[in-house]
Amino acid sequence: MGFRLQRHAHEPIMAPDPTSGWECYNVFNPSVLHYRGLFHMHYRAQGLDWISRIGYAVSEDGVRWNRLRCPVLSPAGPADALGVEDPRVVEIEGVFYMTYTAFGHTAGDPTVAGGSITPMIACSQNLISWERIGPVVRGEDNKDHVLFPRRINGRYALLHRRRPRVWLAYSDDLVTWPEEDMRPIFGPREDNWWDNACVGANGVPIETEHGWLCLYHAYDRDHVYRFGVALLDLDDPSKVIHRPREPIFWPEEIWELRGDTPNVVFSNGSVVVGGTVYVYYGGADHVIGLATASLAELVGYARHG
Ligand code: BMA
Repeated sequence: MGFRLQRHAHEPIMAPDPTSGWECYNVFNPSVLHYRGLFHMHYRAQGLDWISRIGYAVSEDGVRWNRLRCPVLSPAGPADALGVEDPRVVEIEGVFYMTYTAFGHTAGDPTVAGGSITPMIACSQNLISWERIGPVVRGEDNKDHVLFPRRINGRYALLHRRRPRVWLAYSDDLVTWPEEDMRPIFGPREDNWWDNACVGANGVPIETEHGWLCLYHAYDRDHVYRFGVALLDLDDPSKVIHRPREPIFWPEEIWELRGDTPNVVFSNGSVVVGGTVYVYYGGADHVIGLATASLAELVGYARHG
């Protein structure tokens, strides 16, 4: 039996702001945290200069949002001169952490063609002022990194993506991520049509009594993005307890099929409030949508689907 996330509405919940210089073209790939009774969103935005910045918005109901007028994270040097992308925010032991992708000039040199990406971590006390901690790794194609919401066996744990697989990493201090503690967890399934090219984690894994509920995205050889779900062992998340075969969400609305990049749903955050999982996602790298599911039903599918 298949399982599908339900769109909250057939319309995006947030669109670019045409009056803004920095977010007039695209707002997408949101992360959402539910903290002290409010939904807090961080999202990727592009405006007149096409450089990605991170915006912030807050909501009482998770549907209607008040946006801050200024970005909360912007490029600060050669390593992220071309943009800061795809935030994923989590609270651990009273501190907020944001994992995001720095897109910069190769070797810091604007005259060298192409760009480099670096999976970065920043921290904050208030969700608005962010301080960079540093990269997880350097000099490789690595993104879709997200922290677990608590230490596992005393250490910080993080999912990241070494193309084409999701990997697990550990750190004692969030600064050093020893290579010997990294290992691949799951990857594309060659024999399956929807996730045969590349996979990456969505938002912060959700802790349940049956394991870590890990929503992820995958694209196929036609570059269509879909979501799947996997259940990871609570004490050793490198162990995949179960991974259903079918996707749980895919582009269908016109604003998911067409936009800045066609056929993309891309989520950096899911939150559980009152037994409902709210999955926030970018539609076609252009707008923000919301889909929901019953947590109990989604966990049931993740265990037995
Ligand atoms: C990924 C990231 C995302 C983007 C997606 C689809 O590599 O860059 O920000 O949404 O591609 O274009």
